[in-house]
Amino acid sequence: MSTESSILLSIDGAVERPLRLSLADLSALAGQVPDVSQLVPGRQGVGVTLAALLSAAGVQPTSKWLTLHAAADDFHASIPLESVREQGLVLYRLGDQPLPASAGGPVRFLIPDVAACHTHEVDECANVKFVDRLELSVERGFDNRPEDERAHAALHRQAQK
Ligand SMILES: Nc1nc2c(c(=O)[nH]1)N[C@H]1C(S)=C(S)[C@@H](COP(=O)(O)O)O[C@H]1N2
Ligand SMILES: [Mo]
Repeated sequence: MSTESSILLSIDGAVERPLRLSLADLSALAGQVPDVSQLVPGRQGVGVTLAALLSAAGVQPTSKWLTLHAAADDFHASIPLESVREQGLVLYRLGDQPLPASAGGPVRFLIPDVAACHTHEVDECANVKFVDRLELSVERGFDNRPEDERAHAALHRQAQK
């Protein structure tokens, strides 16, 4: 689809058509969300719906899990696909610029209606920043979200550095 160097997001695993998407590819997809603050107060940026990405990739019916990978800081979350299939968003732009790292860019996953950290399988911790790969699978994928308050607090201290 695009030249190697400009790939921001891959979608693979149990899909019909694995995708490797650049900023231009993301902008050209159906399901654009021009202003995420309309949907999620306090969040800014331009995004595309997870539903549009999944439909472009053609999710295999056996897919039950979505794993969000961030190679940049080795952070990964695996969540039941059904819980985010309709509402999940992928942010990739702020105004006419790529989404800055300070906002979790170049690409960030965002669940509009989300549980507080650790209260649920699908929690705020699954709003993966710097996400570079969406992996669909039949079984649960890799997940290294912090498991308790202590690990969570340590992660947030690290993020502030
Ligand atoms: N790549 C990456 N994504 C991440 C994290 C992280 O450490 N690395 N922390 C998670 C956690 S624990 C939380 S609570 C949210 C916080 O995002 P916010 O600061 O935008 O609210 O990001 C999540 N996404
Ligand atoms: Mo979190």
